[in-house]
Amino acid sequence: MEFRSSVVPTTPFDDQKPGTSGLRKKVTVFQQQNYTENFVQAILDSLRDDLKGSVLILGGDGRYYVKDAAKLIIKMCAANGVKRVIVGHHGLLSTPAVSHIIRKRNATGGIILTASHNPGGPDKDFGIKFNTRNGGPAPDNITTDIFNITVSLESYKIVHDLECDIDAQGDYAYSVDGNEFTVEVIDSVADYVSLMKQIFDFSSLRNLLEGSEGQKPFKVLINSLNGVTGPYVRQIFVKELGASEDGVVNTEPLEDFGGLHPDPNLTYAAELVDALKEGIHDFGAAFDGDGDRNMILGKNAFFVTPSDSLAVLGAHLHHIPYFRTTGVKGFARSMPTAGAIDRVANAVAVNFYEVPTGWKYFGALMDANRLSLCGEESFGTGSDHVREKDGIWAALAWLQIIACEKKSVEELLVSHWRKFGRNFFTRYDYENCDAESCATMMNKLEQIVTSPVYVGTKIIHRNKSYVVKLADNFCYEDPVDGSITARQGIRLLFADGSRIIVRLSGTGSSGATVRIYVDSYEKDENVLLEDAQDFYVCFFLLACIVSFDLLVRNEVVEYQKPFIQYNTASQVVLAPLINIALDVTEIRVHTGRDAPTVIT
Ligand code: VG1
Ligand code: CO
Repeated sequence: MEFRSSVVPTTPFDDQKPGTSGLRKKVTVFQQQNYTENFVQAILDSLRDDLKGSVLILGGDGRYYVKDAAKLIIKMCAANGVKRVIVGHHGLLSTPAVSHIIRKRNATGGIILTASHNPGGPDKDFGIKFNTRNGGPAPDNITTDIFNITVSLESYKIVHDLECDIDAQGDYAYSVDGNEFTVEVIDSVADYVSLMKQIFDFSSLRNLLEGSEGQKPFKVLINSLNGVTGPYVRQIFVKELGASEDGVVNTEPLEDFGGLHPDPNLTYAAELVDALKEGIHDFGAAFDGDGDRNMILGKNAFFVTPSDSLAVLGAHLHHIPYFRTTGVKGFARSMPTAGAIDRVANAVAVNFYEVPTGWKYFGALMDANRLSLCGEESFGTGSDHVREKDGIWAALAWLQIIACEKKSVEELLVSHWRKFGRNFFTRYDYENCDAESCATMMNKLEQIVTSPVYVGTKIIHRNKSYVVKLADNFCYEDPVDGSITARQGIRLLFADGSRIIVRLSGTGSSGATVRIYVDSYEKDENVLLEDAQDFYVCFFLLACIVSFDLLVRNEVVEYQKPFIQYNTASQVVLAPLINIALDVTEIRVHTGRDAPTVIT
């Protein structure tokens, strides 16, 4: 059957600027007439000369509106001269799987339908990410191009009556305006699973999980939070590695994630934390909606901070077959991520890079063969096997190291801290604040910290004092192409190596989210093993510190509430710096909030 494309007049929207990772808005915003169409047309136009005859990978995390958007994108690709769309069965593909398939199929790029770790459902969030030929998120020059196209767009192209059944695998060929157009509906998990089998030694992982040579089975609990990783997790952990059926939970991708917030941290993956606390499982992992984030827990819910996870992986990469072949070229972390990996890079003498928040900055370093392993404090870990962070990869990497070292998660961490020292880290998020007041706060803070007299200032909190060594708004020069990315977050670096970072999130769907990151390094053995202290002692100490502050400041005592659930050792060790951060930013004045929304 012959199809004809139509050109539909439209008017531009002024709010289609991609953030840290794609465009994220409420579903209702994307459902406005022409809203999704305009943004997709801008993505396609940004391909310029590469558009005609292009091959695009398409998939999403299964949230509400993914299928509608996928079908619409197929109709628009058909009309715009794309040659082939390779789409995941039912529209499902995890973010790392898309990255891999772009590379494997030598595609022009990929469109990922996800708002990642943001909740899903008719009144929740949706998002569209665009990845380029290298498999990674579009770099700043391309997202700027896309945005510039959106603000002057006058029409989009579509084949209204081209319907493709993405619920049935197979090749579908069409003739559009006399040209051939193909849609290939592929198995969502097969390519990714075979990549994992090339990277890891699945037989040793299977021996670990099933138990061999007199060893007890190593019991895992994997929670997909009803995001896209469910089918991948079932295939890998149950079918390939022999985990028991009840070792994997929430593995059905649901449009509203079953009401869960698919963000793998101590708050939103509390179900996993509680299950691990029972002491039955040796290892726990959870992933976000689109499968690029991970949280790792040991027995009794021993929490591995993402910054530590990166460092431990870095110190043991030689256990992973993939790196024995490729060698280890370098390590990198995002600027707000704690500096644990820095010391490992130093010890094993490989390149080290500090880049702005967002995975797009790692890709260029990987393409230039300078980077093998990288991560972010926001539960992102990955390597140059793809150009996205990769949750399942991170869990398998941990298991491979455990299989070789024959140590528990906690033992690995403790021996790491003894060797390298320990970074205490916490992040405070103030979500959905007034955007204008937050912009004012950031400007004011920038003025204060960049004043010429600020360096050398001694900031005292009770008996602890910190001397400012460097303060700026982080500016990154890409060592590969020399491009500059300015104003990536206010940094206060202190003489003892402690850091306070403040930045505004680029992934929220409404209002502004302020993130305050606090990081401090300790070598003192007594402080290192702070986690071993009785939880209640820690909490009591902390409650005293905080409520004393509140009494002095005459503020509501509710402020101490969120502390209970988190990473208690870091909260205790970092209390003076946290208070300094809250003071310098004047966060309460600017946001009107007594407490952060989330603490990690
Ligand atoms: C957040 C994280 C950042 C991460 C980004 C995308 O960005 O802080 O580290 O790369 O989300 O992750 P922001 O701008 O809100 O701080 V995902 O899992 O949404 O692709
Ligand atoms: Co994600």
